[in-house]
Amino acid sequence: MDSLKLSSGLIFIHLVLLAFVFNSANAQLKVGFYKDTCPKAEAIVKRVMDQVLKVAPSLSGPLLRLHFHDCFVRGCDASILLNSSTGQAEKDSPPNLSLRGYQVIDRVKAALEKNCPGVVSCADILAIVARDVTAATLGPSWRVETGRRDGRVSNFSEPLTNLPPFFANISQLLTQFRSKNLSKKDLVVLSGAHTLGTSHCSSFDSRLYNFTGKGDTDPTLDSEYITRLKKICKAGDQITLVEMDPGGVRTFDNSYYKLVANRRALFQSDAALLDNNYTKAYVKLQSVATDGSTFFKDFGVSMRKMGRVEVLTGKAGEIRKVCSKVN
Ligand code: HEM
Ligand SMILES: *[C@@H]1O[C@H](CO)[C@@H](O)[C@H](O)[C@H]1NC(C)=O
Ligand SMILES: *[C@@H]1O[C@H](CO)[C@@H](O)[C@H](O)[C@H]1NC(C)=O
Ligand SMILES: *[C@@H]1O[C@H](CO)[C@@H](O)[C@H](O)[C@H]1NC(C)=O
Ligand SMILES: *[C@@H]1O[C@H](CO)[C@@H](O)[C@H](O)[C@H]1NC(C)=O
Ligand SMILES: *[C@@H]1O[C@H](CO)[C@@H](O)[C@H](O)[C@H]1NC(C)=O
Ligand SMILES: *[C@@H]1O[C@H](CO)[C@@H](O)[C@H](O)[C@H]1NC(C)=O
Ligand SMILES: CC(=O)N[C@H]1CO[C@H](CO)[C@@H](O)[C@@H]1O
Repeated sequence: MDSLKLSSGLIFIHLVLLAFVFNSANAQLKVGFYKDTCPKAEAIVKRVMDQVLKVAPSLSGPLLRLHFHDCFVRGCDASILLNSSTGQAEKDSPPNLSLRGYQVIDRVKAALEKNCPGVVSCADILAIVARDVTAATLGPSWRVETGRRDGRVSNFSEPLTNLPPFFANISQLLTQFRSKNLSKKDLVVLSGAHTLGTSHCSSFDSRLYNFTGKGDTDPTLDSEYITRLKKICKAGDQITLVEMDPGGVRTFDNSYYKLVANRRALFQSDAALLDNNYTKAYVKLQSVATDGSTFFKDFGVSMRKMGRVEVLTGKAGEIRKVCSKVN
């Protein structure tokens, strides 16, 4: 009995040591990275975010989306924030349609620079802000990992190959998530972010007007919903914004899964979640959940995982002074 306890204790110590060795070899992210160098970092971000969301609550969706677009292209390195004088940056690329909230990040960064100059990376700001907007919209919160460094490269063509398009089918979605070390669970969980925010008609209007090029509609989209959407989006409309979760665009909850299950989600990529048994089962489960608690817990786990994609740590990259340009 005692020797069994002892040996399992030893195994435990070995595992802890192994984990430690792996950690230091990769200089990984950790919760509270700025504990000594900028102890108020997260509090400062939250203070600015509270001010911003009070006057502009519709920025919560866009700000959450920024972190996703950052992480999927060259990892979470704030490359999405870099400006190009010749229009050749990541942010100029078509998949960034409607990305906004850049000024909010600049404002957060300015507040941080005032308190601890040159310490907090823009990539970490995006991760903390994503967590804060989720919590502020009554969604989950999580202990966000920090320690990312900022990249120096932004490339116009990379978003096109790294971000799944709105017309992606399930195999393409799974492949693109897998290429970021994200699982089918991460895919279906993170897609739940579409409970927040709006979309341009142009991201789904082929489903209403010309699905296969024969003037037809998408049979996987609820026909009553198609009628309703056609009233909002005329063919070729490039401007109008549509609430993805009607009436709840500013509340983070599990209603996205009800929409997908009822064939009322806007994108083909949302509908595609019903084409895989695992993702479909998750959608069904969450669509009837009376509270968001398992989805909420899952969302925090998957966001932290997404926040680790190809990060720069240690001495790699830099800490930008201004988020839209390299030092
Ligand atoms: C699974 C693949 C995904 C696809 C194909 C996709 C596609 C899109 C598209 C087409 C829009 C609308 C853009 C527009 O027309 O204005 C959108 C909006 C949005 N996406 Fe996704 N997305 C995906 C995953 C994610 C993930 C992982 C997150 C965050 C964790 C996310 C968060 C958002 C948010 C919050 C909005 C609303 C933005 C706003 O209000 O301006 N999406 N997405
Ligand atoms: C970068 O571009 C944004 C618009 O995309 C603009 O608001 C901002 O002022 C620019 N920043 C710099 C430092 O030029
Ligand atoms: C951008 O990325 C593409 C594809 O990875 C590459 O072929 C191209 O050379 C890059 N452009 C620049 C300016 O680095
Ligand atoms: C999914 O999309 C990919 C990429 O466009 C395509 O090659 C593949 O044939 C599609 N798969 C299905 C099952 O439609
Ligand atoms: C995925 O994980 C493998 C093995 O740990 C690693 O080599 C690779 O760089 C990771 N890819 C991404 C995109 O994080
Ligand atoms: C529908 O798509 C087809 C093929 O892309 C195109 O030739 C046709 O003009 C489109 N019809 C409309 C009404 O946009
Ligand atoms: C998915 O479920 C259906 C019906 O339950 C079954 O016929 C099919 O074989 C399953 N597909 C996979 C890939 O497991
Ligand atoms: C905010 C932003 O920079 N959006 C750009 C995204 O890509 C489109 C299409 O290339 C540009 O026109 C936008 O300026």
